[in-house]
Amino acid sequence: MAENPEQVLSEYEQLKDELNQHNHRYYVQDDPSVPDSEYDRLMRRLQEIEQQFPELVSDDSPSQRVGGEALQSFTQVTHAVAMLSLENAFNEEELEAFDKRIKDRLNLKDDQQIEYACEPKLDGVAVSLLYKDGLLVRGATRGDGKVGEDITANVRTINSIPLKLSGQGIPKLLEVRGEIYLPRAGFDKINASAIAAGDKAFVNPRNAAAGSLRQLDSKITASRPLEMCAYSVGQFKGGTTPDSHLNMLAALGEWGFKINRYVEPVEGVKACESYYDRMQERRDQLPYDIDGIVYKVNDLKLQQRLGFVAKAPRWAIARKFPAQEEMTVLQDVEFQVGRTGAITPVAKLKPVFVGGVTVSNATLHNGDEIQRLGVRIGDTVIIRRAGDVIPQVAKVVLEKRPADARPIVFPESCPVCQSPVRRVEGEAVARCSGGLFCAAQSKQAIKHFASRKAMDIDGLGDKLVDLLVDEGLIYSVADLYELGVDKIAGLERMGDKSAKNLIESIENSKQTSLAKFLFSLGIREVGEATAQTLAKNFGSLESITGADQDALLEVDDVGPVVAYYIRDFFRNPDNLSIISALREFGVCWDDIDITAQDSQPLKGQTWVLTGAMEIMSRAEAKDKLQDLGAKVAGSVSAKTTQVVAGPGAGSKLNKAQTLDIPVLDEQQFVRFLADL
Ligand code: D41
Repeated sequence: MAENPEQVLSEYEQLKDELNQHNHRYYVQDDPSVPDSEYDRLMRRLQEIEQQFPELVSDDSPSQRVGGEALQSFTQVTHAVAMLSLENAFNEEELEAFDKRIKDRLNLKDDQQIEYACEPKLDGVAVSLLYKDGLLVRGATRGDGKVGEDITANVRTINSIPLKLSGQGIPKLLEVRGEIYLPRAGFDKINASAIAAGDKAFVNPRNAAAGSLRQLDSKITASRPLEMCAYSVGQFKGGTTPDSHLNMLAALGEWGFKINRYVEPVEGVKACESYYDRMQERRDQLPYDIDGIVYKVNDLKLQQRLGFVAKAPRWAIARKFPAQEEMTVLQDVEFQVGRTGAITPVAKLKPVFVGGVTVSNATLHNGDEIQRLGVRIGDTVIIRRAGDVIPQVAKVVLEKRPADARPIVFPESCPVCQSPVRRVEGEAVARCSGGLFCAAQSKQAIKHFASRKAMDIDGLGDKLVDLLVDEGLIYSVADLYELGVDKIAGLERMGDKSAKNLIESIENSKQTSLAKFLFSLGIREVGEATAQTLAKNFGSLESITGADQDALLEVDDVGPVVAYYIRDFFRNPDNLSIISALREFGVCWDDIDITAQDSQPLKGQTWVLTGAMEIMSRAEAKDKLQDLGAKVAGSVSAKTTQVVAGPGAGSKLNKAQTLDIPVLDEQQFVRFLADL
């Protein structure tokens, strides 16, 4: 390549623009435009040029996102426009009083409605970003609202913060306010690595975000997957101000900021309440924590007329959701035995209302976790319940430890069958060695066998399985097929009719598929997907039971550990005799002709992913499709075979509909993949 300075300079500017655009597509729009490999290639070229011509390196270079030299201390920043706080409404009455105050001040009649912008209240750290001529020149924490700390080096590492604004009508001076937060997945990731390194874990994503921004070494901040959403502006000079809050957010979106996708205008306070209910239902499914809703008068002229009192605007209010963390007392620890014999310590808590539900149990995972938390019976603990996950003990409040707090003793024999408990070196989990002799393990095995995605025995719920085992009517899954109406009709709460129905569902379950049968056996690490791949690759149960390590390893998703568990399962004579009993009772399936199979069933197809994905990441979806032979394109055309559209899908979805291209939502897509 000819390297005269002018050419290099123009290439450099172009690379910067291109990388900043890709970055925006990836981190702000969640809609990557190029594969990672292409991004990496451009970045390497940029870095090559920067190494050769260090004087070119500018603050808006995407290479600057990795962090730089550590600071000695943070300097203070005085906010030219104060960062106000938010008043809180704790119930509907307080929200309605807020609405009434506004109407009174504006001399509105009772039947006239205010337009409010509703926003999820992100649970992170409020910051202010200053842009001069479109370039990020400073980032600051909120501090006390008047004076914060200069965290410019740290904010530069956050990928969803534009280093340079794009689009039309950029003001000469712009101060953007927003929330920096850590999505739950990022929180789990950094906590897992903190624990692995023997460091203390963060209690919640907000603390982790705050801790990450407080680093003097921006390289540490760069290693934390922080995000930022913009929600208001401070200084705004040399440009045209929009007329409403939502149009302001739209402008910020055009200039490159991430705006929360659930921001929405509503008419009147009743609609605010229904927005609250809707978001509360969605709360657990969001990939990040929110702690409430913020309502803002949408019209900026009205906002100005309303002004503010003390430190909070009169035109905005926050309504909190139930807290996701609460303190309670750990009264006892119970040890539960799972399907694979894993012994899980479960904290028995003084019931506490957290994250919208009453919690009286929380998992302590394993012995290492108990040690890491340093928790004892009688301790006051912080319980965190966020998302669909099981409540966790986040922290012990040592100040409140009573004198008679007792250490938790991990049992040496199984609490159910008294067999010795063993712990494999290097594994955190301790297991009962009783196998299916252990009633707890056999109950779990039967429950799994009967479950919907396994043998799908309708009417055989967990309670009934417990009862059947406790009454000595069944010991293993094979015994299910010897049950008759007469044997079960006498059981507690079992009428003749339900007994007949149950026997019928057991009978119906006999006709199954190889994949479901494999899954239902409950082999460790063999989930639905692996069972499907195994079935597809081997075609018959005999080929799987006879497969050696090498043959198993040839299958996608089967590594040495899974291969070991599969071989181990089929080497066990008890398991083999249960399988042959099942077959004798008539459990059957059609073997699969593996020679006729196409390993790339989507070959020749072109797929388009649009909108947000909540179950799997976009990258995962893309990988899966490509593995199956499909091409994944960025735009919809007549050549598109199929579109997957998540929430927020816009023009691509419209185009697909105009062109009559089939569309799946994410759940349908996941099911489609599972059925392949
Ligand atoms: O999501 C938030 N945490 C959020 C915070 C939001 N969506 N909007 C906010 N709006 C304001 C005003 C109305 C004062 C501009 C806020 C905050 N303030 C805020 N965050 C921390 C203190 C105040």
